[in-house]
Amino acid sequence: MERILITSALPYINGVKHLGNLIGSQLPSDVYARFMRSLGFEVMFICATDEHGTPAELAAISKNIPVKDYCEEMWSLQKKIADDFHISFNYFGRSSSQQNHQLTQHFATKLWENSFIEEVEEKQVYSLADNRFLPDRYITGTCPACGYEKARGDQCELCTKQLEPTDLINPKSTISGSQSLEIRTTKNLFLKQSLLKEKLEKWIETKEGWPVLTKSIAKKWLNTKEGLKDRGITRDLSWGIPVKKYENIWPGFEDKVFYVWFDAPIAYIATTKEWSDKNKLPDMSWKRWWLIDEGAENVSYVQFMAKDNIPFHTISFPATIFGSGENWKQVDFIKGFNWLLYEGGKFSTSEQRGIFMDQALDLYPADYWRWWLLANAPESSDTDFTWESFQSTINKDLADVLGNFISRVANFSVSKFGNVIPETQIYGQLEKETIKKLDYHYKCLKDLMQNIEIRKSCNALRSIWVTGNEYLQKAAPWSILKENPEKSKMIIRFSLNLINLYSLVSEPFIPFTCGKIRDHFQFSKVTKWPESLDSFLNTLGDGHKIFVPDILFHKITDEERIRYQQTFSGMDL
Ligand code: B3M
Ligand code: ZN
Repeated sequence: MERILITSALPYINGVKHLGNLIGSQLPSDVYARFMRSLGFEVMFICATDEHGTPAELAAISKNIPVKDYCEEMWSLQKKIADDFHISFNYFGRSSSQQNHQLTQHFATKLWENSFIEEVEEKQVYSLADNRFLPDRYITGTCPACGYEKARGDQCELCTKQLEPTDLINPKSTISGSQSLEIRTTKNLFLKQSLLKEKLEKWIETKEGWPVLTKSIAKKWLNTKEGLKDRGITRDLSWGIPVKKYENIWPGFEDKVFYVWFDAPIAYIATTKEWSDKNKLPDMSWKRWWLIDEGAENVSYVQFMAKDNIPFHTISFPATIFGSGENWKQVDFIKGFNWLLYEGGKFSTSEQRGIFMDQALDLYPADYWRWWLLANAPESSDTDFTWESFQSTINKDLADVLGNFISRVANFSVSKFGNVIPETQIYGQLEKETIKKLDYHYKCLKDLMQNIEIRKSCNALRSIWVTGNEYLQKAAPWSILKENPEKSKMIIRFSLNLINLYSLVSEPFIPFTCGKIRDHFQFSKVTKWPESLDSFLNTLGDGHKIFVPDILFHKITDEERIRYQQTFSGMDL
């Protein structure tokens, strides 16, 4: 596969996301995109804001602005924050784009033509005060099973009992608090995904390489009746994609829109078209990524998401594509993530508990957060962010190991040999042994990244940094400078080449710092990773200018740590 298509789960439009959302999809997908580009693959890295559904409407109501304006404003903010975290999307679009309107309606039309859509009458709660139907999550009341007074219309969070809104005692609207609710009949379009159970099962069986987390969730939903229940794909809401077929309103669905989870995955495709249209490219530019017959058979498609999104990506979206009867590209690999906890508990927007992406950037550079999150990515289990762990990881890995090596080598080189790389003899035994060790860790890093093993990749990268430090400690150019200046020069020349290597292979993880290093030392703009390190560790030619860089990583002090532990605890101290 010489082309790699990568999508990151679309962040809901409402609110700035927290660090858990960042490590749950955008950040690991960025590392993979950067890595695959470094190997020379053509990469299309797509994401967008997920703008429909009740949360967007309610957030706009709370800000007292039209939902369209709210989404515009929040898209800009989320785009800026992603840029500030150096997330290298090829395009960051919007699920409310015209392209997604058109494509969502296209898929609905194809599904209807192929008899995978039916109209179903159902009972729904209508709020007279809010003048609207209420989705289950917007009805609250007392749980009939345990008496919990804040149970929701779909589930009681306390005893986890699955509920229908009509089960609740004294139900009321979460929007207005009104209790004047009534049950009304409404009709919605249902995607008959149950008809595709066998096709989906066979398709999932072909995915040998899927991580255990992904495959187990997919199978769970496939094998329980609940998972393959036909799903409603329209809602009685005003904000969303109008329910149309053949460009015309679906009769009887004038006041309805498509359900947010029906249109959101389609936005992966639509956003690629948005990118193509914005760049005034021919249609082939986006179709070659998504239509098998237009070239997508050579594409490897990888999705990144948090585990709660896996069911929609292994059942409903593939069912939508299969049901369309058209030859769209299906996902090849799904990388799902567990949760990031904060100091032993959950992140909470309402309680402002935990660190949100905008706040994080006010405290420390993006690369600090990138490194800690990636080195502790919640892959096989949930991970807990603690300020102790953050402080010690940053101070050790980045400041003491990586930063310190670079500044010691540059300072010694300039102070003893001037602002040019020392001309020197060929490398000795210790350098050859070090290259062998580095080659081993480098090969591990490439293999682990090809398998999207994020934490283990960070361990391999850290081993590369540590190997350099061990070498410098052992070679000790300062101790032999007097009696063997030529050997001292050779050690420094080798070490300056190591800085070139570090700033190349660390780029997917800490891109901003690596860019700074490569600019400062004027390393080559060619950033394709070498096959082997032998020749690479000799690329800096005679006369290469050397200057001492600014401190790359300032350590996190105990005073800062204690202050931030309090600031973000979510409790009124
Ligand atoms: N907006 C993310 C979430 O559940 C959801 C992902 C859509 S990806 C098509 O927070
Ligand atoms: Zn209960």
